[in-house]
Amino acid sequence: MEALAKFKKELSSPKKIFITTHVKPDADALGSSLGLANYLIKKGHDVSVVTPTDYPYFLTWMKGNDEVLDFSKASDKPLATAKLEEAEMIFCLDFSVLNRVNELGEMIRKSKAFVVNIDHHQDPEDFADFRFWSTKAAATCELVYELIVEMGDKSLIDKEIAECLYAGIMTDTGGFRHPNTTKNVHLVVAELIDIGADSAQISNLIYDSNSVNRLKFIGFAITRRLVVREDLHTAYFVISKKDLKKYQSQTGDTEGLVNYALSLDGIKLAALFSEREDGIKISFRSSSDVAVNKFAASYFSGGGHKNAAGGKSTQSLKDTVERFESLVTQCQEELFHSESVTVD
Ligand SMILES: [Mn+2]
Repeated sequence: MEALAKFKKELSSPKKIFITTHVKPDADALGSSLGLANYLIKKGHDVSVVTPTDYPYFLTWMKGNDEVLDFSKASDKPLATAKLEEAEMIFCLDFSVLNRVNELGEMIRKSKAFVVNIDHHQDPEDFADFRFWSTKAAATCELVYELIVEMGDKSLIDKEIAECLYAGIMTDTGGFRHPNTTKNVHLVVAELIDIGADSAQISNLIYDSNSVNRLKFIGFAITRRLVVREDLHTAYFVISKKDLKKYQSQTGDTEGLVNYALSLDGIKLAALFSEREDGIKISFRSSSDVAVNKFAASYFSGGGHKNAAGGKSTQSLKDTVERFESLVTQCQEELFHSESVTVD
């Protein structure tokens, strides 16, 4: 309670505020950042939102998008750096370890500003002065909603803020299908709809805005790049740099692809390996009875949630996939039959 009181006191006078979120922001990352930014602006603060990298085109409809600075863009970097240096408060949203924001991480660590961490990932690093954190929350957007209510400011949530928050909750629950879709999720979302979030319109903006190239890429990946190992309850995609180039892949184009592998009958573990400029990026998904975050953390320098995690590898694409297959073979007992994996 003491930390919350201190946090409230910090916000009781106008502040210069810097909000950031993890690399390659998804709807929860950007929605929580912009939902919070729009609220803090209404409270009279001077707010900047800076992302460590670019993000998918299907998120650019959110209010405040045009003012977002991309730290990886040479033209935005000087202003973003100045905003961080002058900030009195820094909000870190939808990530719990500072290496999730690249170069910004060390700058935040060194900053004298009051640092706030709002997040729902496992094992948070101790870098914040105030942490509003719960792994029970399905999305950081759910926590931002709760924090605004906690501040006694529910009446300040308008249609645009509700839309940002709705988007993050919708996508982090896989369209209200994942095991994290709790009663509270439905209650929060009901409030957001009441305030004016249009559920059909938001799902249309996010899920039904494919380019022809993206749809063809998904078709290609399912036809040519899907490996199914029924004996291991596992299916995965292997996407090379060449594949991404051929389909003129944009940021966000591989998002959701891994779910097709998990949708197969009998498959409990799904992965997507994609070859990027800086190494192999890995997404893991699992059915509700399989914990994939520990596996990602132990073997692929990653982590995340029980049923959705990420990782990376500096080996070649081929070697990474071979290593993955042999690890799944070795860890079968632990992954698919253990009773002790029910961490949330
Ligand atoms: Mn999230």
